[in-house]
Amino acid sequence: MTKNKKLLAWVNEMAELCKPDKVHWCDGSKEEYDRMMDEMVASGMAIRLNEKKRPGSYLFRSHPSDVARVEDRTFIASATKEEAGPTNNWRDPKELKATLTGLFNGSMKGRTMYVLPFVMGPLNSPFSIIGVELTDSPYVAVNMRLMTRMGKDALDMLGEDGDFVPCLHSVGAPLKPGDKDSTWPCAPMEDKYIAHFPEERAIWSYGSGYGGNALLGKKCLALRIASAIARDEGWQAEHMLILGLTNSEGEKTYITAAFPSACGKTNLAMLVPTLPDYKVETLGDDIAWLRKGEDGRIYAVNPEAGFFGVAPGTSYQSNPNAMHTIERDTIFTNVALTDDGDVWWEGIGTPAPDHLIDWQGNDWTPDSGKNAAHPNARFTVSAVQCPAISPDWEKPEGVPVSAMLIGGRRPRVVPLVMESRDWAHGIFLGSVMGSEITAATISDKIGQVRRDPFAMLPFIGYNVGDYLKHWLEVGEGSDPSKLPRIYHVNWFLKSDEGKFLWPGFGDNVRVLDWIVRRLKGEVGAVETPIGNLPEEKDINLTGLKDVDLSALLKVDKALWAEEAKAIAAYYEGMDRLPEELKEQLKGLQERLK
Ligand code: GTP
Ligand code: SPV
Ligand code: MN
Repeated sequence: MTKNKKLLAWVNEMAELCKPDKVHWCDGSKEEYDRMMDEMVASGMAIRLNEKKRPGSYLFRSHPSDVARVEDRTFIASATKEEAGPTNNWRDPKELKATLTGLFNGSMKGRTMYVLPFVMGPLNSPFSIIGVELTDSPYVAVNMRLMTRMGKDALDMLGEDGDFVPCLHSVGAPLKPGDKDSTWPCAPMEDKYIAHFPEERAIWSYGSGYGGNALLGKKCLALRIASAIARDEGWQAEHMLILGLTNSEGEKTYITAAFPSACGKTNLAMLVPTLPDYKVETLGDDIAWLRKGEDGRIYAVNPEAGFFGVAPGTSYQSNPNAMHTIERDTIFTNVALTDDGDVWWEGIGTPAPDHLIDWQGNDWTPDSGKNAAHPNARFTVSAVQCPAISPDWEKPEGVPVSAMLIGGRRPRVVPLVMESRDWAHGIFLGSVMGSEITAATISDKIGQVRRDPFAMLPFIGYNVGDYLKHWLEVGEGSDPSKLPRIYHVNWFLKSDEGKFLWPGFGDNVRVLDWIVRRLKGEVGAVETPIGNLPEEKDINLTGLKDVDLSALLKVDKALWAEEAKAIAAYYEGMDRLPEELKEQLKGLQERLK
């Protein structure tokens, strides 16, 4: 246990409020994990998969209403509404605390409160942040063991007088004596609160057991709270993957990429190149903490210890490294179960079996007419199981970044790749990035394009205008030759018939190849009004057939004039938008004339 007074006092206070039957301090050991899994299998919450097919692995099925992040129920309770800005749901911190105190009062009755000390970032790095999550969900506890450095090591790092981010979580379903528990307890939508108190650096999450709503080290701490800390301390917390790309000369280039949820970060991070000259190593698939090093370059660290990845679409064809990573010791949520105790999902690369149990626990056959796995079904797995994991992935100082990719799902308008003209132009492109909304969030607008600045729309813990200013400031006073260059990419252009124009996945290395040769000054670019595009001859298409590069690299001035109008309207709604970005928009409008 711990002698940390702040922690002991907080755990006591919260236990008095939530009134669990028991308090269990998690040590993070494998024995403890196995024991908790045994208990969940016994209670019916977890299904142990076939030990021969999927050793050490389990399946969970969520409540059908609790399948993804809930942006409408996510709150930033900064001191003022202006602090939270136009893109966040703001609540007065005192009022929200009072509401939540009411909800948490007795919320853990009949349950165990698990104390999960965890570290975001490598153990004992001065840049890492310690959190402690209190939760009544054993599912959260086992997931946090894979996703963070959780348990005794975190307590040791905290020491007697270390500080931590308090993260309170309850599924919001207290039990009365004699009540039969459900296999996925949670609260109704209107009672869910994913609440952040950036001034206090605290997180209170009520009513959901799923992913980013409940694994509080991830989106809540490592992005929303960390982004606010980072603004104050002069670094950045971003929704980015980190990869290392080695060419045939053995030169290594580190690249990050900010794509919105379910837009290809895990896939790019684990890419198996279709060009034989390249090799990719994985450092992170979702979050990067960025800091300027003494040499003036920007260094990236992955604060997580595991992957919480989208299952549908993951196959030995599309992402073999992910498939190898999840061959054992994996937690699956909302995938389908085969009759021989293994998992299946749409796009796994094998034909649908004649019979499955779908993600809701019902019989399923190929003519059921619905998905067997939920589109946001996920796997949780420790990063070290990834065959492509980089030897540098836990370096406390991180790796120096040469290029940053941004982009999302844009079926039209935005070309396959464009290079920003300079840092400020790159920030402009990031600020207006758009993407189709995906199943990673609960929404009635799935498929519609929305602006998602740097893929951080749901994750900025403060005012978006200040966030963009912070990005611009990173460039000010920096030697431009040391800053990463910013590239906008779009793997998701579609033909009029609705088919993807670009093969994507392993073939995305062909775009990385252009970027790396650009960084080395080996290839030129075509200056267009929207940015610098490749010459068609410089994209290596060896071995590919029927790729319409001219469609992929087209700049349609009329469409872009409309886009510029839409950007202007979007900017209108931003109260603290930096002047420099308005200038950038004017520049685009001028160049389009
Ligand atoms: P989060 O974990 O939600 O942050 O998602 P992510 O950005 O890591 O997305 P991920 O790599 O899991 O991909 C999401 C979906 O997009 C999967 O179904 C993939 O198969 C699909 N996808 C990924 N890369 C590509 C690509 O290059 N082309 C196409 N067409 N689909 C892709
Ligand atoms: C995302 O939605 O960006 C995810 C999944 O990475 S979740 O952890 O649910 O936020
Ligand atoms: Mn994500």
